[in-house]
Amino acid sequence: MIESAIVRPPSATFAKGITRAGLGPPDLARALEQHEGYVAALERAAVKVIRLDPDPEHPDSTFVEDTAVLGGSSAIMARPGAPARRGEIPSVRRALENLVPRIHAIEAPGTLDGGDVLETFDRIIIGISGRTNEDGARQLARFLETEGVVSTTTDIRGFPGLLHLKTGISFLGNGRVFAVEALGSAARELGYTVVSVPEGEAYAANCVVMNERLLLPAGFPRSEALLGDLGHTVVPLDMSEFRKMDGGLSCLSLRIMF
Ligand code: CIR
Repeated sequence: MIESAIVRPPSATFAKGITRAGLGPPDLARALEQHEGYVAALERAAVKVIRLDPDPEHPDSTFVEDTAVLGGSSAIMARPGAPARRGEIPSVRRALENLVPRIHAIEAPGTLDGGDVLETFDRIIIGISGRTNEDGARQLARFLETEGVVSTTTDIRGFPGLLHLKTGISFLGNGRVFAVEALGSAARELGYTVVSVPEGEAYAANCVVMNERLLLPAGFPRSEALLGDLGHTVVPLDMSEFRKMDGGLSCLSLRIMF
């Protein structure tokens, strides 16, 4: 059960963030509307939403998921692989200090983005990527171990289309993952049942089960039908402006289970 989630609306500098999407500049007014829609969907899924103030100093700060990992009764503060994003950490840490009993932090030379960390029912999978290095993954695994949480790593550096692990895979519950072709075999080897993302719908791979609902980017009809047929109550959300900044649906919230 996801009890609460931290979010942060995009700020006036949103368009200055890092992107290689090549989809043109985002429209801030639309992004704010889409963010409101996202928050409303969280609230309808019985999640208590904690809103941080927009942070114009850090254009990518709306992607709060990248700043921390929740594991056991602790939060582990990330150390983003993109140096421009490291200043996002202190304010999220202050918010978490009121919410979780223990806080750890990834330290140099380790780097870790929360988008590379996939929480599943029995373990956490850490992706080694262009943003998360081996040292960061090792530090995270150690912190998780002290919290009694099992983790494993997978290397996604050979898949240039994937910014983060969760760009290409989401956990659906019941031992199932929704994954793009590139990640299917790794997931199968780890024992998950793979539901393949339909061709041409890779952006839909990043979705989030939020209690009784499944939040999915809007505009991916085959994914919507497939996940609906599996019994999910699918809530499509317009994500176009976040996609322009390389953001997936999951990265707009830092979800807390306790
Ligand atoms: C970045 O490149 O860091 C941001 N523009 C997008 C981060 C997206 N994060 C995520 O999918 N977890």
